[in-house]
Amino acid sequence: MKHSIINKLNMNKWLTFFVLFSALFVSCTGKKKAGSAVSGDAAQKVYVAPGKYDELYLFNSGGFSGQVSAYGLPSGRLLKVIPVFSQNPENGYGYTEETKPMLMTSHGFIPWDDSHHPQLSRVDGNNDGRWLFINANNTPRIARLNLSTFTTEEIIELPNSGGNHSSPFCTENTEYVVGGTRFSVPIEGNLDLPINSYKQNFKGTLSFVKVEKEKGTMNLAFQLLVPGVDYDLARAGKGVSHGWVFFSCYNSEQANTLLEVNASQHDKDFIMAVNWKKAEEYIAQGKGKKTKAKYAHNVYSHSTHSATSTMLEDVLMLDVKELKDICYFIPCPKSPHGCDVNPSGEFIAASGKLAAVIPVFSFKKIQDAIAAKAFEGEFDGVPVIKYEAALAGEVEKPGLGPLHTEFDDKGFAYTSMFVSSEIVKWEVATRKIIDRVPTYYSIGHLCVPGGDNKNPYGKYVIALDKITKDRYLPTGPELTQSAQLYDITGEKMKLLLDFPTIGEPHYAQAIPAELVTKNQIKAYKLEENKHPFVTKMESEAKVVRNGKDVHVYMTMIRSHFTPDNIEGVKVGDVVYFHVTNLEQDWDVPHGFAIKGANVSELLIMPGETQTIKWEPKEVGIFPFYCSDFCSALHQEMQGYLRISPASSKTPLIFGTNVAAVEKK
Ligand code: RUQ
Ligand code: CUA
Repeated sequence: MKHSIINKLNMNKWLTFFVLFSALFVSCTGKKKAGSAVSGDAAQKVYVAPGKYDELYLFNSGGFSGQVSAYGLPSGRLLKVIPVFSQNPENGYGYTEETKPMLMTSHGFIPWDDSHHPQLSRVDGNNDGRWLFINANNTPRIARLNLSTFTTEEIIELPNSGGNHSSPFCTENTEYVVGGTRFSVPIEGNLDLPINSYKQNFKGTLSFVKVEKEKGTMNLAFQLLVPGVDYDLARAGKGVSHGWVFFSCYNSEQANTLLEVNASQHDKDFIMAVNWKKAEEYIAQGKGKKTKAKYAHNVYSHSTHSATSTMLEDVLMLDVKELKDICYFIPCPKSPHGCDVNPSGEFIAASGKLAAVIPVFSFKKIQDAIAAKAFEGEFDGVPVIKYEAALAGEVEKPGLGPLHTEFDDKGFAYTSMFVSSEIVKWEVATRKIIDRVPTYYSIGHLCVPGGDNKNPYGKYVIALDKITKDRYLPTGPELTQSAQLYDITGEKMKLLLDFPTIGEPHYAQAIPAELVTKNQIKAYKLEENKHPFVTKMESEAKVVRNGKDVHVYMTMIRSHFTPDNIEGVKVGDVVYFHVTNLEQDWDVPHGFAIKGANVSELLIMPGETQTIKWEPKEVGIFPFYCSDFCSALHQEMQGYLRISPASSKTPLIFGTNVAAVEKK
């Protein structure tokens, strides 16, 4: 199935391009001299004096680490790695009984994913500092982090999706976070089909996850069944384009093998414009078809300090082939990645990785084209708007490999160029190029603080680079990835700082610090702790046997555990340490680690209870200790657990410095 405007690019032309592509990749990663482009006052501009706060938070994707990391800007100081989709032995996330449900999916427990696109929540098109969403690319999920605690509070799986890449993107008031499937796959009925039946049988889905206004709770409101291509990235409309969302789509060739070549044939792929308000109406009218699905919804409560995982069984689906006024394709050169909406919401810049121009589409022209039916045909049942009818204009000769665009507060756009390894600044109104600056090296995405808001913060652009050869001390075969900070307050961009990142910086978002700092929670209130195994006072600490299960109700406070001597546990028992941190001051976590545990440590925040499961396999005395330096007598914060043979009659006794440890 081919639509009419798509012409095959002559193979020779393609090969020439490919050679050029490879050559440029080599040249931009090998030759430039490190540090050559820094201006004299750069150090001053990134210097944050000891004891002073940074101006901005930067939330960076962990890529194949599955996490999110928070940095201060302009200093580039790493503040915290927040575990999201991967187990984190550093604090027990995904190892403790309380957090294991966060990593449940329809495929069972999954300890890892690949996280790409952090997205801050927003109200009226501007970030509000409450939540951060991020996608799991591999096993499709969206997570919501709470920025008052810097923890992951919720993860929802997306069914009927092959891979959750174009995700998550927030609508103007965080009504929805939206996710599109990267890989189209067979969705309904018989799924056991030949791979080469892609064109007939493979479909995409776009998921609309409703976000509750106060608490942020997510639920999968509906999905759109869309043509089978690769959905890559997206942005929601705002201002004039509120109610719409725009996806970049590649592989309009519908290739199922060697996509590197086979999905690079057409001169144009697509932007898909989706009228989500219309879809919402159809759902309200009962037009959604209840479709069987299996997906996990995991929620963490800071009241019980525990997560629950619920398996859900159906989803409402709208077929955009049948409901023709939800989706429209717009031809777009060539294998587009970024699809970015300017602050007013009128312009959509699409970055085709193999394109020679950056097309800028006009929302108004798209609306006029739809009204006038200025279509050139259909692709898989979806109308295709004529390119010229939607186009505001093109940015000409921007560079090679345009990837992603963000906007500042002064009417300028910044596009990353992967192949020519640079940032190009252009004026949105005229599409004239104003400036270009090299990146070191091979920039993927970029981030202007608030760069997808109605009112961008501006001031900086952050390059998120894939390659750092010669920029940092070598570390064996694998080198760090890196971000670079540029000043954009003047006409010319100025490089200020390089800083290494934890994990691959696919994308990042930055926000003025005060929007986040004002909501910080400093300790969980002990009196509000509703954990079923909480111990609120040392006098309530106990050890309870229930058959083979032994539950230790333990407390921790500077600088001891209660109980710290436990006897009467036997080989073959299953021990649950439910440990409550009684501290109520800011930043006084305690750790709990016991020799031979097959799980991680616990790192417990003030007022919190967490549990690890430990199965003694041999007789002996097992020390446990606090792993976080908490006081002058931190090293004294330790205890012993005696393990007796399975047949032993040792009574269960426990205590800290009391007669209880003597034989009763
Ligand atoms: S992405 S650069 Cu563009 Cu998900 Cu990685
Ligand atoms: Cu508690 Cu160290």
